[in-house]
Amino acid sequence: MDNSIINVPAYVKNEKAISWIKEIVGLTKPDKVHWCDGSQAENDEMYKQLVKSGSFIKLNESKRPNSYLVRSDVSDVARVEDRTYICSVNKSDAGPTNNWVDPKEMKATLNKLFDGCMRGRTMYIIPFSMGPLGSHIAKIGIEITDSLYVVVNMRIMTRMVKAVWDVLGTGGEFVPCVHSVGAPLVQGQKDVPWPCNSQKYIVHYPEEHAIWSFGSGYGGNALLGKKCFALRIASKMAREEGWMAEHMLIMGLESPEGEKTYIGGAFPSACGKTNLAMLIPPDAFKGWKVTTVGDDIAWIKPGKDGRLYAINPENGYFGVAPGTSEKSNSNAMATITKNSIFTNVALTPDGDVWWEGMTDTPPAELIEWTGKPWTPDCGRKAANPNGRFTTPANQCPSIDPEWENPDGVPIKVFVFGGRRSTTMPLVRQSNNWQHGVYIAATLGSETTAAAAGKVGQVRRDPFAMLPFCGYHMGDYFAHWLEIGKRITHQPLIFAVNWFRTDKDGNFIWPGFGENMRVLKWIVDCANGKTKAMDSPLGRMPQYEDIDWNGLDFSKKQFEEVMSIDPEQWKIEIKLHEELFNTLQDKLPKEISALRESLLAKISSM
Ligand code: O2Y
Ligand code: MN
Repeated sequence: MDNSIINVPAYVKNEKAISWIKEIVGLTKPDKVHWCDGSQAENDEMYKQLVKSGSFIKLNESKRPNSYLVRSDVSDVARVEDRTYICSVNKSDAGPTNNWVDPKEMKATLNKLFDGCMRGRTMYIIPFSMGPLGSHIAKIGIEITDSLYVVVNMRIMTRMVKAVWDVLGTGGEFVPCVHSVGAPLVQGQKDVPWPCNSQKYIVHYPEEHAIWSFGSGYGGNALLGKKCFALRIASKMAREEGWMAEHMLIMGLESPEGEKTYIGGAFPSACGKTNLAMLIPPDAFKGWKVTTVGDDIAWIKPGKDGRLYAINPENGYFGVAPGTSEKSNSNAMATITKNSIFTNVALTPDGDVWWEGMTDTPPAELIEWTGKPWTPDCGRKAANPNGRFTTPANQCPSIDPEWENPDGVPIKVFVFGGRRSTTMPLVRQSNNWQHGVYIAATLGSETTAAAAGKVGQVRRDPFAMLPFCGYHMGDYFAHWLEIGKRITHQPLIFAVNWFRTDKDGNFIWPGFGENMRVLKWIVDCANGKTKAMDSPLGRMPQYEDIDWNGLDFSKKQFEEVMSIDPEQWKIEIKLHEELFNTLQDKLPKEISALRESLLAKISSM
């Protein structure tokens, strides 16, 4: 191995990291090695290089300062769940909801693919912290990549700074993340704007806490701090260490009297999670404030006082662009006004970006996401439905003052919700922690055009963690039950559904900012300020318990959006049983018992 290109900086003192990096250099055989320091100067130089190579387009500096547009290869536009593997030593530890290959076999496959995969390219070494640097809840990762797109995105999405090496010291632990686009350049071969490989592998070794990703440069496949580390590997670490890594937004609701309540919210993809995390209360809610701690992932740890405390391990948002507008999320629109990267959206003639839903009237002409001219009548989408913005969290107008508190924020409430046109009422409170775990375990959501599967089909997505749990889902349910036993101040658990439709297929609930009315009832419950009525599904508000000030929503509409149809519920409970059957002996007994008790209640309606 040619060690002369490695050139370990003097501030890197972690022998385990150094020998691992040497090993990966030896395997992947890059032309150069660059140790990222996260500085502004380094970042400016990287953007210059990305523009010069034709990978990035600099947007109009006066319209969108320090911002760039990137077009991926058309074959590399989303996470690839069918190529994502949890390679635990025993298959039964990965469970039926994950793809599994024996780690020895996977290593043999990957060793062949990674052998020489960085030839002709520069290897970048990214030190990063998930969570505020030095926080007792934060963890460190090192991503090795041959993609400059990954480096500049990781600088927004994580704390990618030289000081990570100081926190790591000589013997600190880190999650090793190896990434390659899988496109070596041989003998002066010209590069393409978005190198990638038709073979893709997103691989997790849960026992080693290690991640290997090959072939894709996109989002969750390549920015390994996000779904791979902060959810799949972290969920495994959390189980080992007695905390929780969740696919949750974290938001704060502050009453006019200054009472602050933090909520953790889990919603499957395409349920408007980022919009909810940045909600602006309706005018009638004068004095109420909504603040954002995180929009996607929460790391939650029991505190010495018996409460749960949460941090957002991320430093930025990787949000879906299409549908984001002043109307749906003006805080997100304000966040992305500068220092942002836009992937797979359209370019306007004056050097700005556009996507479906951004404005009511589309521009007369654009360059669409694949680089072709576009007009409103051309019959094609201007932006890819999974087009994204990468933007710094601290630019969000609703950012919570405590969002970087190393001790986290105290969680009083968990909210779970899916996209369900029938069956699920607008809101209900679980009877207790165990019942809340049952509700979250049976979460389902209807697939949209952007998601896999038949449109409108309910996909079971327990805790919104189906694609992100790094171990057996039955063990995960047991872990939640166990955490509930360990804490003295259990957050209340609620289920919401903004997507119920009437007989004509129209949404009954007006959505967007009006969700505040439901959230207010929820935090009032958590703070002992309102009441709830028992029902077969848990505890529910009556019409009078919700603040309708400024909204014309009749008691009849409320009854429709809250209604429980026993026949639909019998089908629903059957589907719960189908999910539970797949988990077999790892399904906690409490959960089966709750299914039986629910069936009895529904049958007696
Ligand atoms: O397609 C991707 O790589 C991104 S998926 C994603 C990104 C940000 C937040 N959540 C998700 C998700 O799929 O849950
Ligand atoms: Mn997500």
